[in-house]
Amino acid sequence: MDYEPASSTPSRVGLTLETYILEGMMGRPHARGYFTSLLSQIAMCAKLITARVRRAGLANVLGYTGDVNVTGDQVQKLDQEANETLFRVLGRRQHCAAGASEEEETIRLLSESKNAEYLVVFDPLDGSSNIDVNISIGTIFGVLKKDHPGQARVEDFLKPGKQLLAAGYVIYGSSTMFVITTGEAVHGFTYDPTVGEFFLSHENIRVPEHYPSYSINEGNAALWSDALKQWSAWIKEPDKPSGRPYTQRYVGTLVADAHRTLLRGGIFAYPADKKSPQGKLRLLYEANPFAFIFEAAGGCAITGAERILELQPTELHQRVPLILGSKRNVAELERFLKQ
Ligand code: AFP
Repeated sequence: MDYEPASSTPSRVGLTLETYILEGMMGRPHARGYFTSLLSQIAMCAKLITARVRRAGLANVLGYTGDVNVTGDQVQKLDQEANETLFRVLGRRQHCAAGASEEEETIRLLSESKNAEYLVVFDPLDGSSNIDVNISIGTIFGVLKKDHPGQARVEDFLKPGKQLLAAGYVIYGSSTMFVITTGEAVHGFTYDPTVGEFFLSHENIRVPEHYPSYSINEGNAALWSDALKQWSAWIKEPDKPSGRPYTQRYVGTLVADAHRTLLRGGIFAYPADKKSPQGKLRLLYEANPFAFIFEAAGGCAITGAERILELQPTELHQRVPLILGSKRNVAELERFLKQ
């Protein structure tokens, strides 16, 4: 990879993630650097976790511990390591008051410093059932503001996704990539393990308006509503002008399926069904961060009936139906659901 931006273009490709985060503070004379510091800590976690993920097979860390987490999933060693890494690193600089992890029942207090104004929600290792078979996994995070001077409480985390200050994810795929937004542009940084840095590789990511591709677990089709079944039949009907039949892609790791959808377009859906009437994915750790990213990139994210970012969470581990992707693809499914 050539890290020198071409002199004839204003592109910032090649910028390090650290510089990008620092630049975010520049031009804001009253910025104290706490938010910048927090984002740097998250980037540090991404490096530490990627180092562990890349050595997973060799280091003999695969396999179940035998524990079951609060949402009923089996916990793997890498999940625990990623979880502990995030809590440990976030607790170091006294800017993060508390964290909420998909792996833990309740929040963990990290600092009572008056400078600890931020809260971080995260899924430390998404797609953990794919670890053992060497398929892409990821880390998802969102940053919220604690808007009172006291100790962080669970209620502080129960804010609609539109109040996120930043969201992002790390995909441990054929390379490791860190994708982040503070609600405006969405940028992707690719990790160069020989240098130990993330470099801007995908500047200002925009979700295409439409793409003939869909991502859904069709194994659940018997449990779907009639409207969903009709949509599923419609996308498979040959119709050249509209690009149908659409092609299917499904990894079973949200980070991987959403990442592909963000870059290529199309639709990802984990809808409500008879087995999971509230959906399967978690509002705080999965749906909100991705909804924030997709909207910032010009795409959209809905439950089927409402915009994800408007939902008022009522509990930390709340599940929600999630449909996200290109505006036109999502509108097509919405049309069927509203019939
Ligand atoms: P795991 O972390 O237990 O593998 O779950 C992954 C996940 O929460 C999300 O990343 C996927 O999109 C979704 O579950 C896949 O669920 P199905 O296996 O039911 O399709």
